[in-house]
Amino acid sequence: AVYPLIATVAAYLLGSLSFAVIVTRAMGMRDPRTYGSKNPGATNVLRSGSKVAAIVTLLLDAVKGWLPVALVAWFGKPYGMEEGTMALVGLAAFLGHLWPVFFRFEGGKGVATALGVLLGVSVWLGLAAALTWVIIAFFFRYSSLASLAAALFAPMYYLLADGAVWNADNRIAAAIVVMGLLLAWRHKENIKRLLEGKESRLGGSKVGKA
Ligand code: NKO
Repeated sequence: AVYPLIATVAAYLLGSLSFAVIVTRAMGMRDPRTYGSKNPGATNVLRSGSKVAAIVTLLLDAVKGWLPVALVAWFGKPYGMEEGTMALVGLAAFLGHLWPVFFRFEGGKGVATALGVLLGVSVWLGLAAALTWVIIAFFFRYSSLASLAAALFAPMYYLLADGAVWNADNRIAAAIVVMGLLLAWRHKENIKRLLEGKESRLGGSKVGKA
């Protein structure tokens, strides 16, 4: 059982690549941990005013969640790796994003990386969660609220479609629930601001502007 262990450590290291920091550094921009919500994530990079940097951050943070899960799903079987290992590597990449070994264990909130993990489990599951995010973000204009709603609905989608769209695996279901709980916990400051009516809206003021 050495392959699942190696895969899990590799996924954690991949998840530890904080692309909000890496992408902004490569583009000669300010470190997102110094402005806005101080979060190294796509939403806060967007507050810099650079849509390109935000989209690249979102894509790469999602890829690092998707890749380990997809690789295990595609090539794991001959090495004794199936759904249990998919759950493990997905969770490891997510934990790497929250507590990155390369960035003093100070990471992000895990939204884009969780989306990648869901896409690795099933494209439909990922699309359903992403659509939930888009709908809430469109109507309420809060990225954090949209992320919290998607995290709440994702496990429900996974379990409700069991038997119809896919055969749900308990370990994958558990990984989705754990990611959702940690994601919500990482949004505690956002929740406080939402309740106080102080949360910043998408498309609102940029860093440096009034
Ligand atoms: O800076 O604290 P902030 O306002 O930036 O940021 C709050 C925000 C942090 O997250 C991000 C990533 C933004 C991603 C946007 C597109 C996402 C589509 C999401 C599907 C979510 C799946 C969650 C599954 C959980 C199990 O929240």
